Amino acid sequence: RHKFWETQPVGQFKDLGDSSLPEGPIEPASPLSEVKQEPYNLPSPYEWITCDMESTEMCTEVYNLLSNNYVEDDENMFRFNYSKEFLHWALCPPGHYKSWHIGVRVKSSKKLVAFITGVPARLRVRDSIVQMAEINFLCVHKKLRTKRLAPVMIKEVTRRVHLEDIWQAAYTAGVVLPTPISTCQYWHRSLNPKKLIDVGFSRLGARMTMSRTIKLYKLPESTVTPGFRKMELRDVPAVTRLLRNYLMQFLVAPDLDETDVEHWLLPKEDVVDSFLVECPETHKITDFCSFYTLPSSILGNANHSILKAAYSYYNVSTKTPLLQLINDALIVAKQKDYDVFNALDVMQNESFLKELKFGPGDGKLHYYLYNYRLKHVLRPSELGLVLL
Ligand code: NHW
Ligand code: EN5
Repeated sequence: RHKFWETQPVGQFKDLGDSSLPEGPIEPASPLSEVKQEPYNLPSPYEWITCDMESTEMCTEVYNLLSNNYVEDDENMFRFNYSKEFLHWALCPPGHYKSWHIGVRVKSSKKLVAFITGVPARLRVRDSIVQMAEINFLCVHKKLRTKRLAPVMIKEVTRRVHLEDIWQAAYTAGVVLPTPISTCQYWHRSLNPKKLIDVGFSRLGARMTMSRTIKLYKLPESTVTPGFRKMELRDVPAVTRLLRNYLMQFLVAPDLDETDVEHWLLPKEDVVDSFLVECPETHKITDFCSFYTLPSSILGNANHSILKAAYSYYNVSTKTPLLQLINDALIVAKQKDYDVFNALDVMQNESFLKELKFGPGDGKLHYYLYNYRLKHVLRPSELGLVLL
């Protein structure tokens, strides 16, 4: 059934019930001298390249590949359209390795036809801090699909991660592979219901008119929480403490230091937005919320070509109720002209989804670890990790 994945150190379907298997690495780290020194072989028309994602030209080439060939929904109505600035941000965090940004070109034409990336991350799994790679942006050009190129790309990124003495990875996918550590549900909160309905992203509910639907999703003009403001550079130490303390409660979560928080959470226009609540009396930072910007191309609609979507990222509430905090995030997203606000049922998100009028989507997101076994499948609320 899974000719490639059966050969890899990942949880296998046949072992799913077996809690006698220990939790932790599936196979031990090897001496670096035993890591293959040469790249895997590609079919002869193609060659490997290392992509310099600090270069705007390279970001443009990758952007063009992904905007035409990356993830679509199950009815091929929408395709993720990560911006160049987003790709630069996602792929160049503190300590990133250029060698983990891997392209495949056609030798003769130099055309970029496939891509896969890793970025380093420390993840905590229960009580263990594990150095990992987060793998993302696996893409093979539509015309080169089902030729078993993906397994070669996965083996090559694995080899390059091993060369840095890192032996575990985390990734998410919309497809079921051996075997999810957790399966999450996408939820969507309409901000611009008329456009969402016009483009087929959502449907007019039964016994609903357009004007009743618009009224249903109306939001206040401005945020309601006193002391709610955009995060600034000077907030990095306080936000890091708040977030580290909050993420302790989850079974799998990133282990973020101040340099990570500065990179991943300091606002970057049209890439990541972060807000916090500073107590007007004590100036203490008590709450935090964030979202990232990932538009989708609308395939084949005469009137609209882009769906502007915000994705819930990391949120922390210690004083402001989470529901009110996220309601303020919805208000700013509406002010900034987003069409939809998306969230997964991870962390404590269940507590606000229904009340804030999110509805379940038709997409699921499966979370995976490479070379790390868990005894049990996790509930989404036990996950403290959001991948881009
Ligand atoms: S998930 C998004 C993945 N990208 C897309 O869906 C874009 C559109 N699709 C494509 O470009 C986020 C192609 O369909 C792709 C497959 C390239 C997906 N993950 O070449 P073949 C990520 O980027 C397996 C993993 O013939 P193809 C996460 C499939 O099960 N495996 O297929 C990426 C089969 O293996 P099997 C996937 O359609 C995580 C084999 O590929 C997969 O032309 C990567 C078929 O290959 C997926 N999303 O190309 C793993 N989709 O055993 C990282 C299919 O079943 C692991 N497959 O026969 C960790 C590595 C680092 C370790 C470090 C210690
Ligand atoms: C790696 N980082 O299927 C990510 N999206 O629900 C890769 N559906 O947008 C993995 N099909 O339900 C990505 N509207 C896996 C996800 C791939 C993209 C995907 C789903 C998630 C999605 C929309 C549009 C469906 C169009 C037809 C959807 C319903 C919204 C409605 C709003 C009002 C309240 C009820 C729900």
